[in-house]
Amino acid sequence: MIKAFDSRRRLILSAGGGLLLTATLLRRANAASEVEIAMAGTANGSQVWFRPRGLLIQPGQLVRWVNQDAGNVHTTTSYDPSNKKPQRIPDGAKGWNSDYLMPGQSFSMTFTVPGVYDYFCLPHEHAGMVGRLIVGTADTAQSPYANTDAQLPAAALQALPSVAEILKGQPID
Ligand SMILES: [Cu+2]
Repeated sequence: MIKAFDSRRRLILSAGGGLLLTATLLRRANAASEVEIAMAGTANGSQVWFRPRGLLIQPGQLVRWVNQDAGNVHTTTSYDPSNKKPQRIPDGAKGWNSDYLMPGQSFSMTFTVPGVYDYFCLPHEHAGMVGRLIVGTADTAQSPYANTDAQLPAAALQALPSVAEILKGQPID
């Protein structure tokens, strides 16, 4: 009698453990399909940045930009003609513009077309607030957009991590 009770109790416990494990795995899967990029800056606004500013993701992943800067508004805006800029996103990819994000606000976008995506912050492009995403892979370790480099502010061009660096896989702050 006691034995039967014990085995049923173990059964219930193990079922509970299984559910917990399933929930944990699902949470991990969701976390893996989403990545976050912070918009941040110094308290006096003299320096602003995306962190990480260089990031490798997989097709189908969602990127969420979050304005974590208590003292500034920011945007995430793709370099492409829809934003009156030279095209520095893959052919066939959709450009984006978050518009102004107040502190605490965020903007999300799912990336499916592989390639290199350059983007900037509208009010801070000249301060070098830019970022580069690589979705999946890139054809070359060289910049695929070298032909439009001259159209970018010097600080922006300088702040873009190289394709080769991003392809190593570690986020670049
Ligand atoms: Cu900004």
